[in-house]
Amino acid sequence: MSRLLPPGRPRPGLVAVALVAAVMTAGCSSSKSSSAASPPAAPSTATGASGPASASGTAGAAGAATTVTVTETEYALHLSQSSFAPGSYTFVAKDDGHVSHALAISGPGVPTTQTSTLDPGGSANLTVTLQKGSYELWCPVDSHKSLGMDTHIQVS
Ligand SMILES: [Cu+2]
Repeated sequence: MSRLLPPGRPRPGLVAVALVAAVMTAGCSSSKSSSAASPPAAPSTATGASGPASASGTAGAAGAATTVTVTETEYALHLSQSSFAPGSYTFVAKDDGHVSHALAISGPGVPTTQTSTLDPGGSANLTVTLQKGSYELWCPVDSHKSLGMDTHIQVS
């Protein structure tokens, strides 16, 4: 309670509220006279309004990662889906075998990324953004890859 705002400085909160009010007012009035009155005001208000909107849109997309379960056994990988479109994916590696496994992925825009080593029964997530192209998934533990824990997926 000892600190007070300097009297000379405008408070950011009030400025933001005023801007929002102005945008909302502009939106209401311009909806009636659709195109004639809006040209001078539209560019600046549109820019101000699109900032927060696109930010929340990005957050929504990140939260919408598709979950793909990768079941690991000796010595194979089984994916819960086989066709992929570009987007964000969370690969959930599950060690359903009797020895330790892990999951690695590599491909366009994704330098080799891997989970920690899993004990039997363990699981770990790997979230990546897939582009069009071919990606390889494999188990980087010992020689499991050459024993068969290796697969390719096509993103299109
Ligand atoms: Cu393995």
